Amino acid sequence: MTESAAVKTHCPYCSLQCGMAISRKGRAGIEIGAWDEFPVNQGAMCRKGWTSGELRGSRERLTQPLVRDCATGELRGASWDEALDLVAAQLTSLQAAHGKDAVAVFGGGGLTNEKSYQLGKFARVALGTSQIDYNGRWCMSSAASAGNQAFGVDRGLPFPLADIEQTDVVVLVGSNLAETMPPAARHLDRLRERGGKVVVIDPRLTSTAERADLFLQPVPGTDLALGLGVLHLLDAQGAIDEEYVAARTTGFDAVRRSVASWWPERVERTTGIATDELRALVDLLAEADRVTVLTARGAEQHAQGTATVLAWINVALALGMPGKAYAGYGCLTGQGNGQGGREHGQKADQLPGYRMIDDPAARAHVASVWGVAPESLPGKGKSAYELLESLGDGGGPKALLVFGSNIVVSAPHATHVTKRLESLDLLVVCDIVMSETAALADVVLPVTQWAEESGTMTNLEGRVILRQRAITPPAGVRSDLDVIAGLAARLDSPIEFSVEPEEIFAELGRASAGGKADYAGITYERIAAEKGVFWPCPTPDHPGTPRMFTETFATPDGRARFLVQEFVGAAEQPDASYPVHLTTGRVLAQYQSGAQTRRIKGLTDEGAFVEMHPMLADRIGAHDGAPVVVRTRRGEMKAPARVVTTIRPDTVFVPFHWVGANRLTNDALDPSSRMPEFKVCAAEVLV
Ligand SMILES: Nc1nc2c(c(=O)[nH]1)N[C@H]1C(S)=C(S)[C@@H](COP(=O)(O)OP(=O)(O)OC[C@H]3O[C@@H](n4cnc5c(=O)[nH]c(N)nc54)[C@H](O)[C@@H]3O)O[C@H]1N2
Ligand SMILES: Nc1nc2c(c(=O)[nH]1)N[C@H]1C(S)=C(S)[C@@H](COP(=O)(O)OP(=O)(O)OC[C@H]3O[C@@H](n4cnc5c(=O)[nH]c(N)nc54)[C@H](O)[C@@H]3O)O[C@H]1N2
Ligand code: SF4
Ligand SMILES: [Mo]
Repeated sequence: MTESAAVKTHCPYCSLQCGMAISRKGRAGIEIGAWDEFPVNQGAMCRKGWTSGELRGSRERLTQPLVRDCATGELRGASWDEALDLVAAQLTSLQAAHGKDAVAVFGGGGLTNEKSYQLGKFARVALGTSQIDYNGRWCMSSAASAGNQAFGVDRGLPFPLADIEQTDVVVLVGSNLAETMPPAARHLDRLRERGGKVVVIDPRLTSTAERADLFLQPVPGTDLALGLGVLHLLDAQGAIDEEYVAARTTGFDAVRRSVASWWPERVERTTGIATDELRALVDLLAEADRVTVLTARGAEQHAQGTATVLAWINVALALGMPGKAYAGYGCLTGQGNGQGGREHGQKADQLPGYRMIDDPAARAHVASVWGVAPESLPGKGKSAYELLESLGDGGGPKALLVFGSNIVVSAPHATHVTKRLESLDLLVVCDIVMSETAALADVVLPVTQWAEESGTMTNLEGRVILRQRAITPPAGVRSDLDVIAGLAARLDSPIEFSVEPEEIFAELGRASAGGKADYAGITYERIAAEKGVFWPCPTPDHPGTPRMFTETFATPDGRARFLVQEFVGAAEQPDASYPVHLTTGRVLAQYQSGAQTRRIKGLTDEGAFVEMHPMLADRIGAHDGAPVVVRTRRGEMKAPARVVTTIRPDTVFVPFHWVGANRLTNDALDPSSRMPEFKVCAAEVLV
């Protein structure tokens, strides 16, 4: 097959959205090749990307709608009409009996922009429910909340990722990017070749930390105190960029006073970071011209996640970095469309263009694009965990439609959430495989996967890219867009729902016009021609915005805000019964709940494990490879111990790609982002 026959598209998984070229091979096969010219990954991919074609034609794919038989309690095959008629009839009768909010919708940050947009519109117009939220709430919502508060806008990275090669010091707070976005690790290598420094802050010495010039290993849940301590010392050393602070920010005096008591010994007691390591970090920062602070889930998935991010934004602002070339603050968003998924209205409090649903002007604008009356739009709904927690016998919605999330594995305090799902009158799951959540459903709808349909995604840099259709879908499956349109028609929606991605994207552009995430000037042609366009891009002749904040911030007065943060600490602290910290996260070969990657033979499916230090293993009599039990106040799991010297002795780590980790995790929520505290709780480990 010639190179020209290959279709340029993007990976199904993470927020890097690596470009790839798919060509046909043999009669029915496909080959995944490199797309060298795509700037973000330049032909490099991790093994998840290279093997992503395997689910195609796999026996694991769902290809027929399934409905639960009342008599046998088993799922049985059904036609699309039967399944959609049944769902629509039940939704109508539940809403007639209990009101519009009796039906809830749960979306995902892996859905295309077009799907996220249609899903938000479907909930507000076809269903008339306020109850919609999505799994992004569990991902980067704390950084989003912090970005909005400090900069007036939330674009994960306000600069292209490759900019970090040109900085002087990059500080990674809770990111393991060498495993979670492997091609991005070369930016760290190139930075170091240039003589720049990499700082990694993580309770585990990860493969990312192996690339660090300075590695700090804090107690989980203490990055906030560390940020306060860094600012204290920067101030004591006279390293504050007073000119920048005066010209471009507000609120520094109060923040300066608030960190006065965070002297190094107090930071050491709280975080476990020795004072000389803290001073080494502060010296690096004080001497550098350009500093880039990046946070990821390690810093953010906490009951004080927003405060933690704000404390590190304060550090970046005090050094005068945000808006300066090759410097600043950014959040490394995670899911394929983690950025776009939070902009187009699948979030409980939002309308497209990153508009707020309780803003009358936003309602009027979006309602006019949709052709409905502004007062017909419902108000703000509940956040993801609060929504799931309220389902069924929790007193909230009686039906839930899930698009693109495997809640049973990925929600915190998952046993409790699963019970709520089981108490629903109707659970509908659209998926490509029989996920653990689909297995509980009353109706399962088989949908197309990634390159089987076209759509746009917005990567971690705010670059809107086109994921072109490159593969023929199996017979029997339909796009989520068809499911939405089919249900809307059966629900007598006052407006029609298109199934054409490009047409939906044009409407999304109009709906976003004038909003913070303005896509109005972006088209499929432009994306293809320019290899992605960065929002905001308000008009067809606007070049897009790779770098934000160079002149001004998106706040009303154009200045970034310093905001005072108080350290409270993890919601659950170790005690005599639960003496260690439990943290959770990812491994290279698996993606998220594992629904897709556990079904791919080319990827290692090692099963869950409990990573612990030899000192802890000795104390409890555990051996490498032998099973241990981890217990928290919410549940327990059993898995083999993995004894390593790279983790703090007071901490254990469990990956969440297999059922188990989330039986343990705490559902304490951040007050502003409503992010659950996935990254720390108190646990007991026994043999
Ligand atoms: N292989 C793989 N890649 C992925 C994904 C995947 O599932 N698998 N998922 C994608 C998605 S959606 C996301 S959100 C990103 C996540 O990307 P990352 O944030 O890089 O991944 P995590 O493993 O969740 O957490 C990062 C690190 O935080 C550390 N950590 C734990 N607690 C703390 C703490 O209190 N403080 C600090 N400083 N660090 C802590 C963990 O030890 C871990 O090494 O990855 C994306 N890429
Ligand atoms: N303990 C612990 N828990 C965590 C985390 C952690 O670090 N620790 N991280 C959290 C984070 S950051 C995230 S992002 C969540 C992710 O957790 P989930 O929301 O469960 O994410 P996925 O496993 O990606 O689930 C996506 C589902 O959608 C299906 N799917 C794929 N493409 C499509 C499509 O186009 N349409 C439809 N309808 N379905 C599709 C997949 O097969 C899969 O079943 O987990 C969170 N949970
Ligand atoms: S780094 Fe992310 S986008 Fe790139 S191949 Fe791996 S999973 Fe896919
Ligand atoms: Mo995520």
